[in-house]
Formats: sequence, structure tokens, C-alpha cells
Amino acid sequence: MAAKPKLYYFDGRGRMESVRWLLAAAGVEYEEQLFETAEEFENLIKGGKLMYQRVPMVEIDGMKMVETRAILRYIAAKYNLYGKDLKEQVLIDMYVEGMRDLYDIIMFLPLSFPEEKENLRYILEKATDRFLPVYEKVLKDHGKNYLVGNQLSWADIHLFELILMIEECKSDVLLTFPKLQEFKVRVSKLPRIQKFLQPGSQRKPPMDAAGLEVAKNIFKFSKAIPKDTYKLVNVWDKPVFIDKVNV
Ligand SMILES: N[C@@H](CCC(=O)N[C@@H](CS)C(=O)NCC(=O)O)C(=O)O
Repeated sequence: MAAKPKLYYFDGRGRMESVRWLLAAAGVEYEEQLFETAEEFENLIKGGKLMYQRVPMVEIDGMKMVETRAILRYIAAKYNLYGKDLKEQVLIDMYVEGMRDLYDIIMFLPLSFPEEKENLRYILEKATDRFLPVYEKVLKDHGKNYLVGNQLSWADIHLFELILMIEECKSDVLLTFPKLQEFKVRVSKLPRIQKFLQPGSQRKPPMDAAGLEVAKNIFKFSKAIPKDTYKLVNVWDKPVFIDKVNV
């Protein structure tokens, strides 16, 4: 029997949470090495397992896989969650890449100054004006249960995860999106998803103040965040985090 995939990350959502979601949706059991200190992370780097000295890293099928999107794409393809042909795959990529832009700024939200409300307002505006309408329309236009090919795919899993994340910011965000409301109920009833939603699963909770301190200490955000936030400036039509990160 093949060894279980092993996930290397800190004990929080961050970039690894989508990997956890996808494995859970594929019904794949996995192990996790969750480090808690900068020293543990440095030891991992010294061990030479991390191609770019960064995580997420997943040991799977004899490989030490890095780069979140590469990992996700591999898992999606391996477990039949990546469409049946190139056109379905590119659609899945188009949906997921759009979702990731929104996902990434929500992921960085805990790093905003506490008094900075502008970031949350901006996120919700982009969610409701730009992104959620796309997926609502896709579902409405083709009238099927899932985004691509009427079959559960990586795009559906990512959308479901994203919806839950946005709802943590604003619980009634789906109010004007009836198709997405139905979609959410439909996906939440899938047995593997239901299981992952149960308390005690390997799903991680939202970042709290203590978790943020742990992550800041491990990843030394003071040097890493500006680099990442510049990327956001390129993606969005105005800077969101660049001068607002509490480092
Ligand atoms: N493009 C990479 C980014 C990975 C990344 O920035 N990882 C952070 C933790 S979430 C890290 O390891 N930072 C340490 C560093 O950059 O030195 C991916 O998507 O996996």
C-alpha cells in the first residue's frame, strides 16, 4: 500500500489549507508534520527537503513537492478532480486562479493593523462585485450541479472553501447569490466534505492572535511579507496591504 502523503507546515491554515481540503475531498488520508518554532522550521530547511526553503511541502509518491499550486494541480489530476480534457482543465484553472487572488488577500487579512477596516471592506467588495457573480452565473447558465463538466472538480472544492472563508468575514455574503447558496448546501452534503467539516478533523480553525504570533515567529514576516504583498499590488487595481501590514 502506498505511503500516506505527509504535509509539512505550521499548525494553521495558511497556504496549506487548500491542500488539506483537496486531499479530504479526494478521500485521501494524510499525515502532518506541524512545526511550532522557528528552530523546527530552520531544521527542516537545513535537512535540504525544501526546494526554495519554503513551505508548504508535501511528500507524496516519492517526491518532495513544493509550490502550492503545483501541489494542488498534482492532487487534482491524480484523483480525477481536474476535468476530462484540456478545455475543462483550463476552465478549472481559470476559476481557481481567480479564486486564489481573493483567497490570498483574505489569508493576509489577519496581518492588517487591527484598526484598519479598509482591507475587509475592499475584500467584500471584490468578492461580491467581481468574483462571486462569475460562479453564480456559471452555475445559472449551464444549470448543472458543479462548475465544470457536471462533475465535482478542484474548482468546486476551492470555491466551497473560499465561500466558507468569506462567510467568516460576513456571514450573509451569499444573500444575493441563490445558485451559490444551493451549491454550498450541495457540496456540504458530500460525505467526505461532511467528514472534513466535523470537529476533530484535520481542518484548521481561522487564525487567532496566538496563532498569528507563532506564524510570525516561524516565518519572520518582517522580511517575508513585503515581498508577498507586492505581488498583491500587481494583481489588484489598488494597493491593499502594502503599507498596512503590521510587521
Ligand atoms: N509560492 C510559494 C510561496 C511559499 C511561501 O511563501 N511560504 C511561506 C510560508 S506560507 C514561507 O515558507 N516563508 C518563509 C520564507 O519565505 O523564508 C507557494 O505558493 O507555495
